Amino acid sequence: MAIEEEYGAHNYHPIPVVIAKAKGPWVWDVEGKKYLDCLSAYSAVNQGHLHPKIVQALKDQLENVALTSRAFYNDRMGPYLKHLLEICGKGFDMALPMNTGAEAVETAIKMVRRWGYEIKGVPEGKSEIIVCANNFHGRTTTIVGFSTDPDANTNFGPFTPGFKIIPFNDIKALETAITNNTVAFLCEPIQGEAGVIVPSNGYLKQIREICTRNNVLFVLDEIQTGFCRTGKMFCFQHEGITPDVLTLGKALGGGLLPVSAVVSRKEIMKVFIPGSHGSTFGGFPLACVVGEAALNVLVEEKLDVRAAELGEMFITELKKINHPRIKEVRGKGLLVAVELSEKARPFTEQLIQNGILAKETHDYVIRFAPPLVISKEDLNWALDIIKSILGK
Ligand code: IF1
Repeated sequence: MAIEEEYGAHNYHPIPVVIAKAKGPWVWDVEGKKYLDCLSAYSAVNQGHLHPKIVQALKDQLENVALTSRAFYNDRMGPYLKHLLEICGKGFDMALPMNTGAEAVETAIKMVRRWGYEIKGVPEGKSEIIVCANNFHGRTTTIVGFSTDPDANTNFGPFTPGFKIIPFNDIKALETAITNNTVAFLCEPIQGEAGVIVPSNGYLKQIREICTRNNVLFVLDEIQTGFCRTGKMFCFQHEGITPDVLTLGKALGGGLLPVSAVVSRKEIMKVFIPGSHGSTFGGFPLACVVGEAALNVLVEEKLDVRAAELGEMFITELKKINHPRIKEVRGKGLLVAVELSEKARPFTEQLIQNGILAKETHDYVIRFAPPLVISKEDLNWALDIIKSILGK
């Protein structure tokens, strides 16, 4: 920890646990102490740490080719993207592979702006994108420019223009904010970093209707909620709607590599012509085989059903904790948060002492997002500890 403190920028203040090994939902520190991972690297480890099938896919590909750049074709990208689109379902027929979530969001921003100018007919340079207060979409300068969290954007300006901020879960505000120059509305289906803020039932459906009526693209950021985390393959499926653009990441990399993507329709994706966008590693062979294996594990192990069933039990049990400090238990599937009326840090420290790795967000909220492969027994073990700590 001291060496890292000396040589590493202090852009995080990590919890003092030094992880050295991991398997499934478990991690071990350098002294061999075992913890249940209830953060899952912010939902990037849905398939569990070092899932054997995903690891094997990566090992096998290392006998073939690792990196080609997209100056040439490689034999893995086409089949992988076809599979990704099958998983995303009807309404999507083209994808653009990137690496991190922020890159996928930046790619989506470029795509909807160019669509606005070249297809919708918005005057050059006048495009507007509507976003929500308390959003989290990544850490690049354009993205933090439309954050409402001063920790994320103080003294990083000047920022990219063309973004309007409205309250989350407020349909009237969306209708009012739309102008002839609005090209897109970008939001998370559940605001993760904001503290697992679940909008009213029907919110996504209403967004869909308003965006369709106004020829505004509905961009849904499922980087954290996607890939079975909320009890469906994608969170939008709880409302039976289809956004125009999806940004995906985290668990798409199976807990091994940064793998992200923008998924949409050909009529929108066609604004990208050769030379208009790219990245050195986007869609590289290792990412494609890991992405393919990551998707297979989600489907083969029915992790959506698992997250739905275990999440239902988890939330029900947490709501039984009868203590005045519990302000609210909220979430969907295994994306769960407990909001306290007092600072959360002392409780996360006790959880860690008892072998549960959890982290608070915004001082009063403890997020619980274990890998979706967690067994019912292990979740009940964790529940007993959580109840004893939060309920006494
Ligand atoms: C950090 C949490 C934060 C995301 C959504 C895009 C991205 C993220 C909905 C960008 C990334 C990570 C980033 C990490 C902490 C974590 C996080 F919500 F998951 F807890 F910060 F809000 N869209 N979320 O959640 O993806 O570029 O990181 O691959 O930056 O501290 P990325």
